[in-house]
Amino acid sequence: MSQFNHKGGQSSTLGRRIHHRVSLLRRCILRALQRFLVCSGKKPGANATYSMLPPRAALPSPLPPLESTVESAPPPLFHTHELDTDLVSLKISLLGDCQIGKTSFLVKYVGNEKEQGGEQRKGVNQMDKTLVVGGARISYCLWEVQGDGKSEDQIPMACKDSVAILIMFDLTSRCTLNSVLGWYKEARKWNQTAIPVLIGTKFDDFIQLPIDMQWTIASEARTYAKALNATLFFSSATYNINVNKIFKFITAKLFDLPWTVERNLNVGEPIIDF
Ligand SMILES: Nc1nc2c(ncn2[C@@H]2O[C@H](COP(=O)(O)OP(=O)(O)OP(=O)(O)O)[C@@H](O)[C@H]2O)c(=O)[nH]1
Ligand SMILES: [Mg+2]
Repeated sequence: MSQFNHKGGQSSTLGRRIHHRVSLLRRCILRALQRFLVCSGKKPGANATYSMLPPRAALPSPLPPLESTVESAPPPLFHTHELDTDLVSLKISLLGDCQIGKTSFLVKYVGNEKEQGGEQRKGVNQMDKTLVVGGARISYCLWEVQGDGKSEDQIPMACKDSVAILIMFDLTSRCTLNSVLGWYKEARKWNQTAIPVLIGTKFDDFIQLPIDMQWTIASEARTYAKALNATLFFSSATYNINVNKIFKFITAKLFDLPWTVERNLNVGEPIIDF
C-alpha cells in the first residue's frame, strides 16, 4: 500500500511536471503566434487566420508615396505586368523634328539595356529601361517618333497611354524650336493628361554660339515652355547633361516623391525652368 502510495505520489509529481512543461510550451507558442499576427498586421483573436507572406516580403519596403500613388492612380497610366506584379510600366513618348538628337538622348539614358529592349516599328523607335525606385521596379517604355512624320499612325501609337510627352528641339536650330507647338498640338490630340516636358538638345554646341544669340534662344524657349505649360530642360546627350535628371523629374512628379529639380536660369549653363 505504502509502495502504491509512493508510486502514486511519484506519478502525481511527474504529472505536475508534464503539465507545467506543456503549459510553458503553450505560452511560448502563443507568444510567437501573437508576434507573427502583429507583424502581419492582424489582431490576435479566435477567428484570426494565417496568410502566406508574399515571396518578396524580404525586400526593402517601397517608399510610401510611391506605393500609394500606384494603387490610387487611374488604371490606364500605370501598367503592372501580369506575371510581374511589382513591375510598374511607364510609357514615355519623344517627339520633335528630324536630326535633333532624340535617338542619341534615348541611347544615353537607356545605355547597355538598349540591346535587350530596342525595337523598331514603322516610324517609331522603342527602347526599354528598368530601374528600382524605393524597392519598386519601374520599366520605362520609351517611344521615339521619327522626325520625318511620314507615317500617319506613329504619333497616336507613341502618345496614347503615355505618362509624359517629351517635346524636343535642337538648341542650335531656331526652326526646330518653332516646330514644338505643332508637335505638342498633335500629341495632345491623343493624350491630354501626360506631363509635358520641353527639351532643348545639343547644349554642348549651343554654348559655342555668341552669348546674345544664346540669350535670345533661351528666352524664346522659356516662352514656348510657358505656352505648353511644360518644364524646360537644356540637355546634351554627348556630354550626358540633364539626361537622367529629366527621367528622375518625371518619376518624382508622377509618384509625388520628395525630390524636386532646381531652377537654373543662368545663361551659359544648362537651363531648367518651370
Ligand atoms: N553636339 C551634339 N550632337 C548631338 C547630340 N545629340 C545628338 N547629336 C547629333 O545629332 C545628329 C542626329 O542625332 P539623332 O539622335 O539621330 O537624331 P534624331 O532626332 O533621332 O533623328 P531622327 O530619328 O532622324 O529624326 C547625330 O549626328 C548626333 O551625333 C548632342 O548632345 N550634342
Ligand atoms: Mg532617331
